[in-house]
Amino acid sequence: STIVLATRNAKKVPEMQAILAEAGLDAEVIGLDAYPDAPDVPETEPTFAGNALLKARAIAEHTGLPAVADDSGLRVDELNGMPGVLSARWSGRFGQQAGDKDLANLELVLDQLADTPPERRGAEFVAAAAIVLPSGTEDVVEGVMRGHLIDKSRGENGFGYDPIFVPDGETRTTAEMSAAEKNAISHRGIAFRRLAERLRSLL
Ligand code: ITT
Repeated sequence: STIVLATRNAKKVPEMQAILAEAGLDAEVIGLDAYPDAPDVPETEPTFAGNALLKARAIAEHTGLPAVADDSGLRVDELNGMPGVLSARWSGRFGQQAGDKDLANLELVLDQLADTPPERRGAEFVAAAAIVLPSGTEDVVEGVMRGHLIDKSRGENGFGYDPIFVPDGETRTTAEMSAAEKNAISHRGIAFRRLAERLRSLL
């Protein structure tokens, strides 16, 4: 069987493919490349789970295939859980026009935490993973990775806020880890391994 990944984030695709492959799922997992007319789904829900379901529903309907979506973000303790579901659009909220959106978002968070000491720099990555079948069957699960934010970027791997995020029990940022090391502990790894379990009985 074939599953389509309902994401436009090219950095998420290999992470999702690797996690699902490692979970031993017997399905071909494809990106949206084959569907240039797939709708761009506005993320209008206040929760990760709600937005993941919106994206998966729209792509299942468009393709007629089981669709899997990720909605994720960074919750910063000192910012009362922001940027949260706004993580991909955080700098835009403050009217900043950015060439590299990921970099602008990261730099804004660093600015917002400029006066925050190390012991108050706790944060967590959250991912919701949703599956929607053409039949209408739906499921959504979540994963969380706790850690803290450093004050200067380190590492070239991953994407988004990875260069400033150090998971609990680690000294490296997730941008200093290999893809496999990150997936083993990440919010997306946890969520998609859970989803793979559910998919085994659904597909
Ligand atoms: P799609 O909606 O098309 O999947 P997107 O990038 O807009 O792509 P989200 O709305 O889920 O996806 O936003 C996720 C943002 O949260 C992402 O752009 C990063 O800024 C951040 N983020 C999520 N997971 C991350 C990770 O593993 N490492 C670093 N940053 C991450």
